[in-house]
Amino acid sequence: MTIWDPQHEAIDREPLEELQLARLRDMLSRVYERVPFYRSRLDACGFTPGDLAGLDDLARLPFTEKSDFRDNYPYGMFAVPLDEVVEIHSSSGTTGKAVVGGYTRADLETWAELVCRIAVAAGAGRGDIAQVAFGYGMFTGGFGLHYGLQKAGVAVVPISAGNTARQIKVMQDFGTTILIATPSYSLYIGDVINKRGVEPGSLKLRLGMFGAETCSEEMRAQIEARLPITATDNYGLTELIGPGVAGECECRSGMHISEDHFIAECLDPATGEPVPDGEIGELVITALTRECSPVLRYRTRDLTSITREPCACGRTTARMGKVVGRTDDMFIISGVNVFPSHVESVLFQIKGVEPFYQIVLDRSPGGLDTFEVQVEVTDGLFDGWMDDLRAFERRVTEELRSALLVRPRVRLVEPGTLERSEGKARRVIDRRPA
Ligand code: DLL
Repeated sequence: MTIWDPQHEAIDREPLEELQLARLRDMLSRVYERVPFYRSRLDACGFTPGDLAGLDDLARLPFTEKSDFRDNYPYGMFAVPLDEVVEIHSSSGTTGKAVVGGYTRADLETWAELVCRIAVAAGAGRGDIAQVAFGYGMFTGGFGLHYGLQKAGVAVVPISAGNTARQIKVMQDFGTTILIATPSYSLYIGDVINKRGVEPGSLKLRLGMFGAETCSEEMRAQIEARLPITATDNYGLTELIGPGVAGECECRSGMHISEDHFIAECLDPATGEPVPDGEIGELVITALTRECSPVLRYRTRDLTSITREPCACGRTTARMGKVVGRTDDMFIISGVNVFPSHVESVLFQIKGVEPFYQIVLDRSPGGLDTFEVQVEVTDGLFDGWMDDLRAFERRVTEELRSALLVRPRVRLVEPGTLERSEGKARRVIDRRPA
């Protein structure tokens, strides 16, 4: 198992924390001098960069929220003049208005380096051919993986997202060994491969580097059942840099965070207090080394846990677990909190259910919220007896009810009828009036 940059990825905690502190000090003075938003935030809490004595002081510093990016749209969060910026990306996020991230030449170099680390950690290298089926454009996924994979010596095929028939042809003709996509798109590609009778073993595919949306272990298993790959997960956000914040190594036991560039905290979303390692909280990240877009204590809204246990790969960096949901994608039905990822985990364990589903929330004429789960069933199930189908529907409903503690209305639909995703899947359609 190769480590791209052992000096930073396998660094001891003490020198790591010294490096983080030095970088935080530098970053705080830069944002204080150059970004009026940060100066006024720091002034408001009576903190000047010179007050920073140790990493513990981070807890005294203010958070940055998505709304801060929105309020300072488009360039208000930049810490360099525009003539030093060479690339700009933007994301509408899963919810809400656009956030903008800018990159200087040095930022692009850092980005390539960080994505290269996770590509090598996942097992990519010279001789590989990577088909990048993330969108190229304002979304950071396409370009981020492109730069990082090239740095790792991989040949990049920049096909972008969509046109699934062409994806498969290119995969066959070019001998693609690595697929880069969202988990939901890779599942779609795998499904089309099977439907067209392409023998998965005839492909040279061996590795999938996925990310940009939640991928439960059950979803990973479904992808691996359709494609001849080992699927790895990687994490990032436009606000921080894009992909390259954290990624799985070949052990696949959490995503290694590049802690020399990002300080990760896991906090109770309600109180802002740290949660113990291994417990679920909101990930809050400080981007230390960005020239254009440094970020102080960004509230990602992503719910996950952090562990600092050593990993068998030899890297010493903290690892984040799978993102189990977002503080803003949870919905409340009959007073019960429900995460779409929980619905997914339950559904994908039921034999006879296909990994394509949608959650529809609505309000009844009587003013009650309704919760419907539409899910595709395996080919052939609709050809059976109506009674069998009803019984199966009841079973799916019961499995969901006992796991979620609230009863959804389950609607079984025929295979291939729900909308397929080529990027981030939209799992919840909320039709309830605001
Ligand atoms: O999705 C960056 C990215 C691209 C990461 C490609 C990995 C691969 P945004 O479009 O700004 O950036 O969306 C960021 O996506 O706050 C999470 O909610 C979600 N997300 C990203 N990676 C993962 C992941 C890119 N591995 C938002 N698991 C984040 C779960 C993820 N959610």
